[in-house]
Amino acid sequence: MLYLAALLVHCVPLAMAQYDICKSWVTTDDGPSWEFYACQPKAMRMKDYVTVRVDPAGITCGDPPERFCTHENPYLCSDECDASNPDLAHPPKLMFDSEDEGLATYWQSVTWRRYPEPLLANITLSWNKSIELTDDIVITFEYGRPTIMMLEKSLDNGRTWHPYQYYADDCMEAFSMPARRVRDLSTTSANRVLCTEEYSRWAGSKKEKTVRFEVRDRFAIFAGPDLKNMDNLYTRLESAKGLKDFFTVTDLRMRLLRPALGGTYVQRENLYKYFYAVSNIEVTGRCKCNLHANLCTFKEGSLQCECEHNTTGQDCGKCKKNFRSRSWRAGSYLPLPNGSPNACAAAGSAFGNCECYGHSNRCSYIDFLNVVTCVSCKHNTRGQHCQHCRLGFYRNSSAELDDENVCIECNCNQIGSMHDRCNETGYCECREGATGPKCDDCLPNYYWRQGCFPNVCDDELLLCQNGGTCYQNQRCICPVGFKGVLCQQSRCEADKQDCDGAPGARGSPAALALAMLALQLPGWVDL
Ligand SMILES: *[C@@H]1O[C@H](CO)[C@@H](O)[C@H](O)[C@H]1NC(C)=O
Ligand SMILES: *[C@@H]1O[C@H](CO)[C@@H](O)[C@H](O)[C@H]1NC(C)=O
Ligand SMILES: *[C@@H]1O[C@H](CO)[C@@H](O)[C@H](O)[C@H]1NC(C)=O
Ligand SMILES: *[C@@H]1O[C@H](CO)[C@@H](O)[C@H](O)[C@H]1NC(C)=O
Ligand SMILES: *[C@@H]1O[C@H](CO)[C@@H](O)[C@H](O)[C@H]1NC(C)=O
Ligand SMILES: [Ca+2]
Repeated sequence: MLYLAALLVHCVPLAMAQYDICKSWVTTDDGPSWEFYACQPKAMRMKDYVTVRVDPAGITCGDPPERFCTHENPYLCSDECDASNPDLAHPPKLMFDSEDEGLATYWQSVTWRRYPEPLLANITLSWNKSIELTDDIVITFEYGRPTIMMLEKSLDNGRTWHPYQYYADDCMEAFSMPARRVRDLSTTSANRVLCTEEYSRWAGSKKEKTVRFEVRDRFAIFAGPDLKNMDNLYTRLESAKGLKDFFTVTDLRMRLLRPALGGTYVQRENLYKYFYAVSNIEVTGRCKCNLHANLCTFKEGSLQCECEHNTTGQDCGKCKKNFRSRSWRAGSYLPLPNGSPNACAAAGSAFGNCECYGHSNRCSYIDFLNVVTCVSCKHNTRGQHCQHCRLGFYRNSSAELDDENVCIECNCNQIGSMHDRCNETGYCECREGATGPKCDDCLPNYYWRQGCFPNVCDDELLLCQNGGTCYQNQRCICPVGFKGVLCQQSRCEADKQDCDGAPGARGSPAALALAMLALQLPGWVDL
């Protein structure tokens, strides 16, 4: 019997261990050689590699020491939390320890003594690595589950967050969402974010302790109730848009929004029985290695894929140096059962001798030139080997030739420059009067107005005369009696009639005012 049990234990991992080898040494008609397969690391207990953060500051109980009660025994408030006493402290790390049988160790929050102000806490788990969930997330609450909480996830190490699942005893009231169950989802809605009431209702604090994010139930939509048909799941993960990403996270956040109430109302006279206590957070998953690694190791505080197929990076997300003759691709679960490795290829190995620096997957032979050339260079490159930048782009000197960012747009100012090409340092060729790397500035003695124009007047060389003032370097505003570009010309000298209209009054203030009226003001600005 014991022997049989051991056998069974041995068989289960084997049956699950699809895609567990990256390559094998095989003998073919052409002799022995390596054969490559899509591969992924084994699922692990991810709580062993997590960094946790609990917010806001001061939410953990025990500083200062505090008494609390339980819902079972609300008037016997003899329990105490004291951060300075190891036996009575409840720090966050107790959510991730291994517990001796029967003895729960847990993080605990302060009590809801500030009611009716909400009792809010965030528990943020970070891996600094993309993780693919393979089993349910299970959060264990001692002394009752929250009546409202939310699970969020990040895919970019905590820069942006997205709702993952809502939990409430009344979804409509808490989140204005209808209550749904993951079990009722269909193949087209397997990655829907929903609100569930299954884990928030009061059932006695000792009975129902767990809150789940149901990964298995979602997998079962494709793989059947016992996950027997994993092939179907893998096919779907490969073909259904967004499905793989739905199960991928770098961070998780539990937003605890209202604690267990133990009844319908909050009893204001005894707020010491309301608090959060989490004894365990189980997260099962595997490192995301883009099907290019079957090992993931914990090095220098971070998980890291041991990349095969000549890939590199934390997630095997790019090709190794000198293996970039075609663009990087993730491995694929398809075709079943071994998938496609989509390995990176050494320069020269893939298409005769045509290196494309990873900017093209295709080469073509041009008969009359007798050359092989890359086709459809991407990333704004061009040339036989995609080694040049397209017109209107210049070479990024800090990027290698096989970098996706190797070509930078010139971005020449359309009006200020001759054309949209630039030199190797990104300088555009400017029209007369324009300057600056992008030709969006004017040289001294030029002003900008849909291009650069020479100053008509300024404060140095082109001075307005006879009391005229310079308007934005574009023109002199002349006093009455003067005209010309620089107001250099007296109206009398130019036109006898101007003077005859006001004889003998030249220069006096009264005469100026009269002249203004006579000219009906527009004459004041005279060019
Ligand atoms: C919890 O995190 C959310 C963002 O995900 C933030 O808006 C909220 O203020 C945080 N709450 C606390 C109590 O820190
Ligand atoms: C995250 O992982 C990367 C790559 O392994 C590492 O360089 C970086 O220092 C890590 N960051 C933190 C905050 O641990
Ligand atoms: C990776 O490159 C090595 C040579 O350094 C080669 O032997 C090996 O076959 C390559 N692997 C793949 C999957 O192409
Ligand atoms: C130049 O390349 C480096 C390295 O890839 C990249 O970090 C940088 O953003 C690029 N610069 C521009 C302007 O695109
Ligand atoms: C590009 O043009 C700028 C401005 O004319 C010049 O200073 C720079 O040296 C030029 N760079 C090259 C590589 O020719
Ligand atoms: Ca614990």
